[in-house]
Amino acid sequence: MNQKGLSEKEVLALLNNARLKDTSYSKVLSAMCTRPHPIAVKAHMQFIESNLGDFGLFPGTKELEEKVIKLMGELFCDQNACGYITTGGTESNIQALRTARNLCNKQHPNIVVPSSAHFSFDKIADILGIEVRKAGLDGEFKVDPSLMEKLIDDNTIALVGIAGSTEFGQIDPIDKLASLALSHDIFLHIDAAFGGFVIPFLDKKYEFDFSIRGVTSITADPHKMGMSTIPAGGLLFRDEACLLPLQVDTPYLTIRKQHSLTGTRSGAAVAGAYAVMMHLGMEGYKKIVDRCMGMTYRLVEGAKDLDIRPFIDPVMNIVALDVPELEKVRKKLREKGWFTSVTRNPRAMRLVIMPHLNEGIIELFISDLRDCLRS
Ligand code: 0PR
Repeated sequence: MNQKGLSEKEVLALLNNARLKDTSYSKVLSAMCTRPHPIAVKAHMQFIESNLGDFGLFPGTKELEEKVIKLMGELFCDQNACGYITTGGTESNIQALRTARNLCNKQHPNIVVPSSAHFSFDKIADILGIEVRKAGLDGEFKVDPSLMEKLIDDNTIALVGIAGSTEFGQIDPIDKLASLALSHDIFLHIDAAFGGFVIPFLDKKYEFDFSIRGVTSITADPHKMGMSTIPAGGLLFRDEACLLPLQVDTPYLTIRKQHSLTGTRSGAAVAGAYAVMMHLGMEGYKKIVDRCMGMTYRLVEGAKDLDIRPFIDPVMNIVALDVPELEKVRKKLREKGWFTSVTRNPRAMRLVIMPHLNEGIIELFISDLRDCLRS
């Protein structure tokens, strides 16, 4: 560190240099985060000092957190759901499975997840000492419930279903997984980190949430399609008793107990999530999802004109395209400024159509894709 501090102007210039190296979202088709809604940014700045790790000092922010959980509970068909705002999908998934592990008290616990599960479940295996068993998928990249059932044994403490898979944007047959969970008397956690703020606003209706008996917990992230600031994930439980295994005593804080994984945690992101949910309402989110789906369909149509097929018809605003000479084409697209991603199995070009994109950019992408395929 410098002996003498720099002036504000000098520091801002340093920051600006760093910022210029960052990517603006305009040609990013690989991210599940987006530019936060301006009202979330305003709210975030207003609550920048707030620490929910010691919420006795910030009762106003704590109220906002309770309201966000209530809004999300209503969105997921249980207005009495409880939970808290996490740092993101990873923390929510860890905490949900930590609850399951602590309630079940097995010596060698295992969970059964779809093989499409996000890599946060590999972290769970390591951190929580749980064996993670991966069940195969059907032809549409949904988990096959019969394969899941084969992996269940006396040490299985939970099943996981995905509502909006990271790679294909697919929704697992949650009702069938719920029947399995109920018949084996085990937890069913739903990872809707991405899909939570998409599925309720799609024209086609899918049941994936607390409307299904047997679903015990849900991950859904305001900092993805919820349009809020980072870090804002959501963890919801149907039953308040599920929070107890996460509880620790905090004798020297203004509060006596805490359920979060992190100690100090952002009240600003909670204010951001509250502001954007109140501002957009159901209609506002529906408009955003409609727009993203419109762009997704147009992209798929443009790709089909180039003889490129998606592996599944888009369920949400994620597509996996069967592009020949994938790595070569991706490299060429990268030279034109595009960020694309890949799926693991089968290998495909994975594109996430987020709100920071627009119709003109989609047309430009289709035309650049055409050029890259030809050259
Ligand atoms: N569950 C699912 C289904 C997810 O897709 C993700 C993240 C998580 C859990 C974990 O969420 P957090 O990253 O909030 O802990 N999926 C993306 C991924 O890691 C997130 C992402 C976001 C990727 C922005 C790229 C990016 O630019 O693949």
